[in-house]
Amino acid sequence: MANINNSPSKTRRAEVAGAGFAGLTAAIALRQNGWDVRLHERSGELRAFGAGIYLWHNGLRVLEALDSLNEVLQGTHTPPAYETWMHNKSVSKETFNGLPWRIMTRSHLHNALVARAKAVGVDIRVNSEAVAADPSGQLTLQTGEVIEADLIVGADGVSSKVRDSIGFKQERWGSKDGIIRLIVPRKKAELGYGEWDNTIDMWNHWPRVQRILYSPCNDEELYLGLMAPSDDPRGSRVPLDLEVWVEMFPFLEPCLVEAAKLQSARYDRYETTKLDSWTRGKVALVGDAAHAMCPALAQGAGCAMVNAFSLSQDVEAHGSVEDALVAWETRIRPITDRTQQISADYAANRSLSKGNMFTPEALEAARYDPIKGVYSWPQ
Ligand code: FAD
Ligand code: 5PR
Repeated sequence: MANINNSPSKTRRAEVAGAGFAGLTAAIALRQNGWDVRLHERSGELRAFGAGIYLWHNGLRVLEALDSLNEVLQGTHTPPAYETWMHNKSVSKETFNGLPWRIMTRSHLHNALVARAKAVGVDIRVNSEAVAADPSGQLTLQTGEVIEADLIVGADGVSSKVRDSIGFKQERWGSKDGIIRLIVPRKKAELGYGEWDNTIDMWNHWPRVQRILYSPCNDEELYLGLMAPSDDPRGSRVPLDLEVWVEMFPFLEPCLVEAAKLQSARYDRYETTKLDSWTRGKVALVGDAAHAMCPALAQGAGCAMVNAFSLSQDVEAHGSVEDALVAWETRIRPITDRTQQISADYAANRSLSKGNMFTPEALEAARYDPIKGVYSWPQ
């Protein structure tokens, strides 16, 4: 029988501010569910900032749902173990009972998500800065253009204008430590004897607090995180003060020499943001805009991606977008809150230096499977 209902079913439209890992995930997931999606990126080009990133089971499952997992797995690495050293002695080697995890460069992950966004037909606008949003479903751009949509996603990072234009109640604080993050050549053949395919979290509390998180991304690229207190002028200096780092980590000299050449190196302190709510009307905040966290558990992007993907599930499951957003926050936020709290405690107390700190509680976010909405990989 011919379809006698001639009213066109209206395609729902989402406007997403920010093409980081959170915004790209939200845009792809919504588009895959049939939404019209426009993604606004303030910068003139689509590129990832920063160096390397860890993804765990939760983030990898999101990539599976976005049909990007196989591409991301190519040219990335799962170390045989996550090793912790204290004063150059190994104190633990963790393998997480088989829980999947992966290290990669940020540009690798970002490129894969951008390619997928384009492939599914997300309308990406660069040089398009969002300056404000209205809970009734409006996004205002820097050009003065005001766009109406069924859903506005604020994924515009830690200094979110979407968030601040609406006025959520927030707590923000910085930590005493910070980190220089770089990608350098592996130089494996020059490092001498050692298990250099492992992640090695090398801590020193004495004579100065200096730590290197050594994270191989693939055969060629190594992610180095060089941590020092922000009140240590030499440890926090960029470009790198080669002498203080080689003195403490002489066995990494070939890599550190390369690191010291990088003029663009930045020292960043950790930031935490906590909001009274992640949603207002038709506006949802995801990623660092909603819940910037300390990196100790390497879950900032993982939680961002899970939350963005879960949002796309919940707007399908509820009658109105407003109801869906409230249900989404109630359902998914507790995992992020607990992870943010443990990450903050670990960062404040430098707890990872003790080794064996990836307890079942610490791995809660990592064990979550956002596709099924259950915890996998019991620890
Ligand atoms: P962002 O990456 O900040 O993206 C925001 C995007 O929005 C950018 O492209 C920006 O240009 C754009 N933008 C900004 N303002 C506007 C605007 N007004 N209009 C339009 N566009 C705008 N997480 C992990 O999961 N694993 C890790 O191993 C890990 N390591 C970390 C290490 C360190 C030292 C730190 C500090 C964080 C780490 N994180 C890690 C956390 C992770 O980097 C962040 O949580 C994640 O990148 C946040 O993604 P996002 O998309 O919310 O924000
Ligand atoms: N884990 C990861 C990381 O990048 C950092 C930390 C822990 C993957 C910092 O860069 O504890 O600071 C940390």
